[in-house]
Parts: sequence; C-alpha cells; structure tokens
Amino acid sequence: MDEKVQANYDSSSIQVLEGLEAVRKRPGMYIGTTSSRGLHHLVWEIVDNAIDEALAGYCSHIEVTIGKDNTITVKDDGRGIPVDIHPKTGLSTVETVYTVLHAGGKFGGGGYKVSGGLHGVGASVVNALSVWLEVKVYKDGHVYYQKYVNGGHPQEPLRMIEDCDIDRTGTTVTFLPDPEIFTETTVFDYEILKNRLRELAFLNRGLRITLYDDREADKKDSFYYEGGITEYVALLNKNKNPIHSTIIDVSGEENDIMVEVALQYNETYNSGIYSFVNNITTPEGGTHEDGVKMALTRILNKYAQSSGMLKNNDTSLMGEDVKEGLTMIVSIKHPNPQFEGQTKTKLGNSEVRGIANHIFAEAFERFLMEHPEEARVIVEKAMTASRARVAAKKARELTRRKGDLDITNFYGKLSDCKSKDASVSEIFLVEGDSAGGSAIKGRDSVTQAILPLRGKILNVEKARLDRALSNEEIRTIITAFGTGIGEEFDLSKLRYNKIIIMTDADVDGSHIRVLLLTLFYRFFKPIVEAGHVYAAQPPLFVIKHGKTIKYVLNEQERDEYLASLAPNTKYEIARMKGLGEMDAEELNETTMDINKRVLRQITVEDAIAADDVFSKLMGEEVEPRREFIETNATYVENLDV
Ligand code: 28F
Repeated sequence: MDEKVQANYDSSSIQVLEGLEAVRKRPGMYIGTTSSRGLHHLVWEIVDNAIDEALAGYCSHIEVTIGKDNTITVKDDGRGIPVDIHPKTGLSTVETVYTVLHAGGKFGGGGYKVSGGLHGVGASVVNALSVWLEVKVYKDGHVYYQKYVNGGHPQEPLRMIEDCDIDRTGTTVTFLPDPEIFTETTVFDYEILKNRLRELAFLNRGLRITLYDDREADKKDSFYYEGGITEYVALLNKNKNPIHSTIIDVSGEENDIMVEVALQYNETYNSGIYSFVNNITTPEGGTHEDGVKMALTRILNKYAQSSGMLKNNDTSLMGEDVKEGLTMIVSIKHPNPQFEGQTKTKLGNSEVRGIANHIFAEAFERFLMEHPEEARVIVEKAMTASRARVAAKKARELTRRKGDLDITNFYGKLSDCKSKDASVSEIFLVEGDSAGGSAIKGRDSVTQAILPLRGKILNVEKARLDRALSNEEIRTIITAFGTGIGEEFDLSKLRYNKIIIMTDADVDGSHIRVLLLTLFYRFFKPIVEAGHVYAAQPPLFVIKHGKTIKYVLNEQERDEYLASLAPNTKYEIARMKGLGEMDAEELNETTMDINKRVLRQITVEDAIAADDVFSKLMGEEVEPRREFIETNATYVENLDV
C-alpha cells in the first residue's frame, strides 16, 4: 500500500472511530429510541439497503432470518457491495459502508435511496450498535468477508475467504444487537418483522421477501406480490365486503416522481388511507395524499353532477363523505423527499400535490366513465354518507340544544375531579356500578374523575357517527373528554391527561375494553396516538406472609415473588376477586394509587395491524372474528394496539 493511501487510512480511521463512538454515546439521535422500536429499526436499515438494490433492478429475493441467539441475518441476491478500495476513504467500499457514518448514501447514479423511518442513517449505525456484525459479499465467483466487533471495529481488512458459483452474487449481513445499548430488550418480535416485510413486498411489486425464525421449528413467511399495492388493498378489504369489484390501480410519473394509487370502497363507515414515500410510511400524510384526496372529491362531484345523480341544488360531496368506506394506498417514489410534522412523517414537497392530483384525476375519471355500474355504487355511497353527515350535525346541535353534550347535565354519571388542570387530571372508565362506587370512594378526588359504565357500550365498528351520537354512554364519554368529535374534534380541549380503562381481567372485561378501544380508535384516534389512553391492571393474586400483603399482576409475577421469599416462608395466596368485589381501600391500593398502580399504555404501533384487529374483532363477519380469537386468544388479552 503506498504512503498516500496509508496516510489517508490513518486520518479516516480516526474519523471512523469518532463516528462510531458518537453513535454509541447518543443512539437515540440515530435510531429514535433504544426500545424495542429502535431494536427493530436496525433491521430496517439493513433491509433498506437490500431494497435499494432491488429498486435499482438487481435484486429479486431478500431473506431475513431471526437466529436462535437473536441475531439477524439479511441476505440479498443483488450485485454485492463493491469490494474495491473506496477512493475517498482508502478503505474497501464494504468497510466504508459499514464504518463511515452516512457512507451508505445514494448508490451511484439516480435511483431512489429508500430509507427507514429515520431516513437512512445507514448500515454503519447498525454496526456501531452491535456486539458484532459480519458481511459476506458474493461476486466474481468469490466470497469476500469482514467482521466487526464491539460496536463496529474491524477485526481485519476485507478478505476473500472461499470460492462460490461464478453466477452467484449478493450481500449477506449478520449482526447481534448490543444489550448494553438495547437495555429494554434484544428479543426480536416476529409479528413486527412480518408486518413490515409484508408491507415492503406490497410496496415493491415483484420482489420476494422471506422471513425465517430459527427460534421455532419451520416458522417462516414468504411474500411476493405481482399486483403490488392493489393486492394490499385487496387484503385490507378482505373482511369488509367491498361494494365494487375492481380495485382501481393508477400509476404515473412526472419530473422523476413516481405516483401509484390503489383504492376500493367497502361497506363499512371507516376509512383506511395509507401513504408512503420511498417505502417510508407517512402516517401524518402530506402533499402526496392531499393531492389524491382533492382529486377524488373533485372527480366524484364532477361525475355525480354530469351523470345527474347529484342535482344542482344538492350539497356537494365533501372530503369526509368520499372517505367513508374507502381503503386507499398512495405510494410515491421521490428522489429528494422533504419531511415535516410532529414525527417528521409528513411529506412537505409542494410540487407533489399537483403531480399526484392530476395523475390520479385523469385515471380515476377514465375509470368512472368506463365502469358506470361501479361508478354509481361509489357515488351512491358518498351521497348516503353526505346525508348522514348532515344528520349527525343536526343530532349534535339537537343534543347540544337539549344540553346533553354540555358538562353540567350528566351529574349522575361522571364524578368529575376537582382540578381543572388537564395535565394532572385523569379519568377512569370503570366497568359496572359497584366498582364505580368503590372507585369514587377510593379515588383522589382532586385529580381522579370516575365514569362508571353500565355494561357493554355500542360497537361503533359498524356504526356511523350519527348512530354513535344517539347512544347515551357514548355521548357521556364525548362530553367528558371535552374534545368534541368528527370534524369538530380538537385534541387541545382534552380535559384529562390520562384516560384509564378499568375493567376486570376476565373475558367480559376485555370485551368492554376492546369496545372502548374501538370507539377511541374510530372516533378519537389522535387521543390514542398521543398516548393518553391506558388500561388499568388490577392484580390477579394476593400473597400474604407475616405482615406483608403483596399484590401481583399475573402468574409470572406470582412465581417470581414466591421464588424471592426466604425458603419455607409460610404464606397464603388467593386469586383476587373482580373489581366489583374489592372495597374502596383495596381498589385504590392495588389499581388506582399513582404510586402503587401499574398502567399499560395503549399505543397504535401499527395503524394497519390495529385496523385489521378491529375489523376482524368488531366487524360484521363472524367467521374472521372466531378464527382470529381462536388463533390470537392471548393476543386479544394483551391488546396493545
Ligand atoms: C443485506 C443487505 O446492503 N445490499 C447492497 C449493494 C450494491 C451496491 C452498493 C450495496 C457505496 C456508495 C456505491 C454494487 N455494484 N444488503 C445490502 N447491495 N451497495 S448495499 O454500492 C454502494 C456503494 O455507492 C452496488 C454497483 N453499484 C452498487
């Protein structure tokens, strides 16, 4: 190696060490959190590089394996990372990609750098946060290998270790996340990996993605969708009775921006609209989604008028009306996306709005003209929704006029807290009058409000807003929250910082909890997304020994606690009664006191998965519900959506 390269090697190796050290010092800066979410983000960084190779047209199959030891292996059949010396760093390109921060940038020419939620921090971050990582490159009939240890330090330079078939090419990476960084867990969740890998297969039509789990015998799933996002819409609509047969599939390109839209209406009253930029989920939407939605409303109004279905003096269809029962996916590829919004997941590029609008409008209008039958069904659905919206407005005004929706007129149901400071206030939604009574007695009346629920509330999965508003209990909940509902909803008016569902740990209790979660998810989703919703966890057992009384949440905690007692300690253990049988003191002591209780925060980890759970559990179809409950009984019990 001549002097120049050697010198360069020293300076860049210092930069490398500082870079990797920086990542280990503040991992949150690079992967968001070091929780389970951050752990799984490592996989997305590596998978995204393989997907880029597929987008470039060189990779057709990506395999992800969860190892017995919770390692992850990602394997692609692309060209294989170049093994030459990288001009800028004096290191092999492989070592550059895996040890220089952000070295994984754009791969050569145009193409789209697909990047995970934090926009492609690169493979070197994964290396820095792993106990070890090894890369194998298959190219020119040889296998090249390099291993990095203790947060990315190369053990030795890249070297050829063996021969392989001359026509075998690709990159295989295996890594073991560092438990010193991922202190919460280093165990990978198969469902999380499966859902996202399936989504990536939908978003990249024709690419096969296979997931293996070596921790269990022959556990694998393989995804391959020639139809791409139209097959995604078909899956999302599976249990929702589509109202027209064709899944509308639009794709177009302008100014190096690719736009794809797939949509189909179903008979429910909810909308499932999901948008992506370069395979990144954009839950806050943005200009791509806005452009398509504007076109959808404009073209449906235009068709409704020109076909005479909408008379001149009829009110036009609003955005909310054309969203009812709509399952739609908007996926765009953009060479230089700009993200904004609270969680940097809203697309900001203004030029996209117009491009998405007219690419979709032209194709959608052509579809309606060529499919008059399906067009009529779609327009009729929107017109019915429009009438229901007007009715809901009247129902809201009516109830407000009668004073039902204002705070004073339902003293009998809500025992409000004295504090008016939302940031310290919390409301318990309690199953049954007796538990409600004990909760009112046992609570801290300054900060804790109690709303006893009389048995099951209406299943809103199958109800429009006007029907929900006609339900007494739901009106009480809407008023207690203070945010309003539907188009009036305003999160800043939420009267409590915590909304705590307190139901028994039995089947009835979990059914009421799921009914409430359905209500919150369908009509108060921002409240759930902001993390205000919790489930109280009443103890399942009480253990008494000497003067000590210990409440435990479940069998596991019981066994751990019993194991912690001195040998041959005399103790009594009993299964707790239901909330209704606890006295005020016990209820407060075990489930409400903010210093003693254990709450489980309800999160919307994955909107699509949550939507799927609710429509299966609460939708019309009985079959999927029974099959779902049978296969996921434990999952239903721990419904964290
Ligand atoms: C298991 C994870 O990382 N696959 C990859 C390639 C292919 C090329 C490449 C990657 C650095 C900046 C060029 C090959 N031949 N799977 C992967 N496959 N990176 S990562 O190049 C990265 C260089 O620009 C590649 C010709 N061009 C690009």
